[in-house]
Amino acid sequence: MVATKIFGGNNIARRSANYQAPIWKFDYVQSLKSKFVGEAYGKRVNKLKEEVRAMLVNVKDPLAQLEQIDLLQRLGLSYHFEDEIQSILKSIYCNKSYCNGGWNSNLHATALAFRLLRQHGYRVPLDVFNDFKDEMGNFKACICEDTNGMLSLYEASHHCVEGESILVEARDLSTKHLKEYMEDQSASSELCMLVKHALELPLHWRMLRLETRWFIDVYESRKDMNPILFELAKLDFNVVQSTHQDDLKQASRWWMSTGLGQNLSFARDRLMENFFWTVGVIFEPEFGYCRTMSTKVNALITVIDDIYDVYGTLEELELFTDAVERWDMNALAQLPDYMKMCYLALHNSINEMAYDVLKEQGLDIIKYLKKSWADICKSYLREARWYYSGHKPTLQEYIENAWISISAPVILVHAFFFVTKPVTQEALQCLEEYPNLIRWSSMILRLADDLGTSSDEIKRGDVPKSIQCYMHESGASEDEAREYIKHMISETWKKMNEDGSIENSCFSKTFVGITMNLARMAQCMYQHGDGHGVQDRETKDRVLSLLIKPINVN
Ligand code: LA6
Ligand code: MN
Ligand code: MN
Ligand code: MN
Repeated sequence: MVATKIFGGNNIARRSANYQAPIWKFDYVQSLKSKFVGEAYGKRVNKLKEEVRAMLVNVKDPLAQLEQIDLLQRLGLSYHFEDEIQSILKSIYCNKSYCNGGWNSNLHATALAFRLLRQHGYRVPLDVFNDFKDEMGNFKACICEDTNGMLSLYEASHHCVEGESILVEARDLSTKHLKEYMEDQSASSELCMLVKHALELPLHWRMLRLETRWFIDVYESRKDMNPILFELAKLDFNVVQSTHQDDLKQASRWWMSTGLGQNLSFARDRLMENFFWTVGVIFEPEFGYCRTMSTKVNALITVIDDIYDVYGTLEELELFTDAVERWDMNALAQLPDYMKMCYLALHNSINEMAYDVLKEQGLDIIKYLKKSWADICKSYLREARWYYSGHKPTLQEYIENAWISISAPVILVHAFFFVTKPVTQEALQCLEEYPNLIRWSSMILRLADDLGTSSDEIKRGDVPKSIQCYMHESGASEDEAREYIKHMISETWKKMNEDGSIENSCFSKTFVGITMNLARMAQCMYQHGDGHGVQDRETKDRVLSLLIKPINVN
């Protein structure tokens, strides 16, 4: 085996991250088998879908319509009813029933309308909230008595763009109120549970499928639970899960075939986690190709990142970077054996993806793909040079490099080609410059990753990450620096909200969704620490409930 050659034969002192062996073994993954595949379940799902569709068109009251849409979204079912939802929202927007006191100062209704309309690209003006303000322009104290309204206001406030100070006020006020409310409660009512969940992370920042899985359980115990919706939500979840298992099995066979997991034992072997990211990025069943291919991209990134951060010597890293920039098989000869495997796996896998697009669309995309890899490797190399020279970058200098070294541009450029058919020249031009949407998504991934991983990274030896850069330049404590980085994440979401609204974008709704979902997935993965590298805590439970265990349907 190559491993003996790699680890024997030289006495170079290398760092180690002591990553655990994977807990999800190949044979186990290949043995996954869902019973929710056959025609019987498909038929039942279709029948229930028709019933729900009929229900949806029968609701006439605007507030009831909005609540229905919210429910479908939270149960993970809205992707089946996009046309119906669009037409309802359009009529609500055009009738303006959500503003000018149309809802008798119902805070919940106004905030819900605001959130859903903004989420679907409507430029709802801020004056819908005028009813809830006094002559001085401050929110009236009495609205705090309505906790449900406050919760809706809190969720709505996360759809703000830069400069909307009213929404920042709304967020601060509702957060403060909801925290106080939690302190008073024994935390057993449904409202308490919803508030606690919302305070952990707002809906707009949450990974969709995990939210669905969580909410299906909440919905079960509601007094007004609709059994048709409930059954559809459970069945659909299980059917979608079974398609995810197929994608996972395919990706896992590829991973096995590369041999990287067995041979590069210094690197994270995290196929399951790499796949889990892709479910966060795009869950709808028809995007299996995107999930399988993106898993390959993630696995390659994870290994190459460890080569740069942990195992490689500076000299080797210079060679690897040069080889990737050249994208030329002649460069293979210059690399040490362990890098040869990785380089060839990278080459073969990425060229094959480009081949798929060439075959299907007659379009040569290799220059876009290889540029994204050259860019990430150059950014990795810069960090390695900083590390070896002891350079302490300013936060800004760090960020200018780190939004690339976090790998989101690579992930998103590839994902763009996996979901875009046909690729237009206009979109290609947008893509080439790393448009803002890609930048914001990358920033959030980077900052969330730093919050979750930098403590361990610094211990084993790494460049200062955003938290340390900020501490260094401002003299802040670690806690203060963490708060500052969280604030940067919030600010970046505002920019993302602006650039993600469809009218501003030359990209499809699907791709815009992917960029936002990557940011959401980052906040999920690093919510409790390093969920990507450390597999046996929250990530394991999440993988089990999302990808392995079906919901009980009797
Ligand atoms: C995070 O590791 C890592 F490997 C990534 C590449 C993050 C995104 C992951 C996907 C989807 P680490 P670094 C593959 O915290 O070195 O080591 O940039 O990244 O901080
Ligand atoms: Mn790393
Ligand atoms: Mn790195
Ligand atoms: Mn990190």
